[in-house]
Amino acid sequence: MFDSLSDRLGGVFDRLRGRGALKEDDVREAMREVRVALLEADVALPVVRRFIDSVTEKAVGQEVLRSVTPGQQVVKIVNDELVEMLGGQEAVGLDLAVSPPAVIMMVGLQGSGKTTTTAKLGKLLKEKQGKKVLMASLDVNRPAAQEQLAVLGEQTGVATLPIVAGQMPTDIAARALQSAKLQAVDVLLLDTAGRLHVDDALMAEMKAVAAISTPQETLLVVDSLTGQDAVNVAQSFSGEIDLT
Ligand SMILES: Nc1nc2c(ncn2[C@@H]2O[C@H](COP(=O)(O)OP(=O)(O)O)[C@@H](O)[C@H]2O)c(=O)[nH]1
Ligand SMILES: [Mg+2]
Repeated sequence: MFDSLSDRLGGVFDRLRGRGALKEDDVREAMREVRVALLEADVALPVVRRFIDSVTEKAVGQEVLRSVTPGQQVVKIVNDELVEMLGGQEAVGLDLAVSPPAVIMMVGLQGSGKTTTTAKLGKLLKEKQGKKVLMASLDVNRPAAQEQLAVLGEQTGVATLPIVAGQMPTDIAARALQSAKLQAVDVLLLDTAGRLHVDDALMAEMKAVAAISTPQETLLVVDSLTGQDAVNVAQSFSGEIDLT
């Protein structure tokens, strides 16, 4: 999605930069193209509107249009605004400053990438931050889900909680927590069972796991291809649980 968006925007930017003088109409024309590019990239309409309004207001100012390089300046304004829209300086790291083990609970729909992200995060925390990490799969719904995490653990060199067949998710969480304490683990990653859609039984299970493990971070994993629907998923989850 971001690839085709940057191609489209790149084209608009090149045309803007390629021109000497710019009139207000030229800027508005370029903004129409940016608008279409954003909408085609599945950016929500209210977000696009706000973005275009804000950029246009800044870009049609006399100091921009009369400057020596108006095209460059308009491109910079769009750029800065894009960075701002995508989170800007607000991006925050994980807060793991609690007495160990810091628990990170991964939640999300089935197939959204929870297990894969758990392993990636485990590897990152271990290798880049020198943390002692333990990963545990609480997914007793999907066949071989626990084995999947065990395999990823072997591939990444991150420890996983031994599998005990037939155990319930809350029991696995309790066992993981105990094991993490005994082994002086810094970060415990809990990979929860997926949901096909937001479903009561699984939500209840997720809350029960949270109650037992008091996660420091609860991370929602969404598939980047779902586009705007990710907002709906995030809203349904955050209505049930305190996402961080
Ligand atoms: N292309 C791509 N595939 C991914 C990514 N993360 C996970 N997957 C694949 O998506 C599928 C579901 O991932 P999984 O981690 O099992 O999802 P879970 O059901 O939420 O635990 C698997 O086939 C993964 O290999 C990613 O970042 N990019
Ligand atoms: Mg999984």
